[in-house]
Amino acid sequence: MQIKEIATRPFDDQRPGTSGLRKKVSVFQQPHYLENFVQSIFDSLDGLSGATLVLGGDGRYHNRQAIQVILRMAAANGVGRVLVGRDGLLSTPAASCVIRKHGTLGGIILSASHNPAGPEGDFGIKYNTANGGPAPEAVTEAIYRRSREIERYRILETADLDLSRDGRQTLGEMQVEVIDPVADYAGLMESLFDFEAIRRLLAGGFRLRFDAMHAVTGPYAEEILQQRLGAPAGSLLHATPLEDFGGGHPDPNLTYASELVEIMYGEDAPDFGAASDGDGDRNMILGRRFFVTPSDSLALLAANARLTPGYRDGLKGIARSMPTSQAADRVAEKLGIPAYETPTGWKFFGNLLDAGLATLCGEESFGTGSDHVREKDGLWAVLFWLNILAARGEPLETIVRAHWREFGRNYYSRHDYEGVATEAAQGLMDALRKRLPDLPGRTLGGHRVDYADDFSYTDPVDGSLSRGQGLRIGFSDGARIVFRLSGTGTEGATLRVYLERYEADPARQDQDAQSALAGLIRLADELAGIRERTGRERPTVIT
Ligand code: VG1
Ligand code: CO
Repeated sequence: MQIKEIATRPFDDQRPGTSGLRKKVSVFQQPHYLENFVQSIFDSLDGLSGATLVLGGDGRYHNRQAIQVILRMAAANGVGRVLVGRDGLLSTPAASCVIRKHGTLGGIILSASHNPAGPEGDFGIKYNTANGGPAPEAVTEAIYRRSREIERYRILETADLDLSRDGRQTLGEMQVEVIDPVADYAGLMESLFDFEAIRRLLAGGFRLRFDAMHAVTGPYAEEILQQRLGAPAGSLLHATPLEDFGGGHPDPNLTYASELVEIMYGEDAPDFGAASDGDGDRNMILGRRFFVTPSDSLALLAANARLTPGYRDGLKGIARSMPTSQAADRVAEKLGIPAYETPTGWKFFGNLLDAGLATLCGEESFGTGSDHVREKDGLWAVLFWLNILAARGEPLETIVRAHWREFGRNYYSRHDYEGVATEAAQGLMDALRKRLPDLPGRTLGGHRVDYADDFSYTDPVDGSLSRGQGLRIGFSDGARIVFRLSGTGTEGATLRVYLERYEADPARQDQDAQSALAGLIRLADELAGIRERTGRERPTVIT
């Protein structure tokens, strides 16, 4: 086996976005493309020589080839040991769990999350640090800078390894340990939640459906929900991971998880429905004919956390991304704990969790998590909900409505305009940004503007400043409109418009969210000229 130094030239498009480097598969298939980025990661890390790394991905198309390349490059770059999920699989939260449990230097996760997969689909790669979380901006920027000047990468010349059986093998001087992708993670879940109570709930006839959307959570759900908790066969949908996710769009929302939604809104609907995304970090929660918004889910988990063994002693704080509804803030206030508002993307929660300032975190984009790992965690949220349902013995809808009566309801929706021309989207944001200073104090659509700004965030732990994180218009009655451009798309630009309105009166909490927000939806269009500038009459996806 020989280490080869391959001459290469930089690509100029390797700046990581909200969650790593995401591109079309065809981009990653260009000669040297993946290799350049991986070498840039290795060149940016301190202490790589002899260190242990974790490696795995969501199983999408190109995962297998990429894993082999990364292993050969790791061996050629002096890595001591790599823990790799069997068949190259590791969900994002499981990778975070393994990094933490085994105290590794970090890990490489191959995923484009909820983006479609297959030869025409997307691929992605990201680096997580020793705390198990996505690399902070300082690290991703260093990787990007390195990718701009790279001239050569190192790779071992050797045949592919067999990753289908657990156990140790060597690659040059490096050890490769194939691990069960589920075991460490399932053990962690069992330490946080009352599996005995959930088992009793399921044995008592409570019915659930979990949709793995042909993505990575299938094996996790089989082991945890079926083997350990006794959910009957037939509780899982699409539980076999497929390289193209069955041609679907593994984004757990009302649009893309339509089969599950039909079941949950149909005749004889089960008590509880849930779905996860491509890499297992997102979750959607449904009751019988009832949808829980991710923002509400965060607030409810926080309010009920003490019912679970893992959070029995209460929470240190709650963090939410800026566009996430303010429902969780009201819970934090009542609990007398701090609430944090961070930019979009899980990497911003890492410092708060590491410093013990926050215990629960959440995003409106179907992401919820805690200090048990440093990623959002789909199945964790499902188990958290099941534990609460088992402890309270009430239907999910009853629990949510009681929460609204106590805290008020934050009507919430996100409107996405996907695949908009990049210039049109930028133009819209630039024009709106200019208007913001004139808005405070004015009354628009019956709401008085309290503040209007381009969100920037100073990390309370390391003082780092992140600017340009979304345009927000906050009203004095608690309503908000937020505009942002996506940092995960791979085609054109995606404009996200986030709408929120607070309703304290229980008699007015039963409206459909789109009707309750109709005034703000109109106002958003008036302020930003969405239809005119994008040429779109309506959003591509409403969640
Ligand atoms: C989206 C979501 C964001 C999430 C990110 C990664 O980012 O809005 O909340 O953290 O995806 O999620 P953007 O920049 O497209 O809005 V995942 O499940 O890819 O790891
Ligand atoms: Co994801």
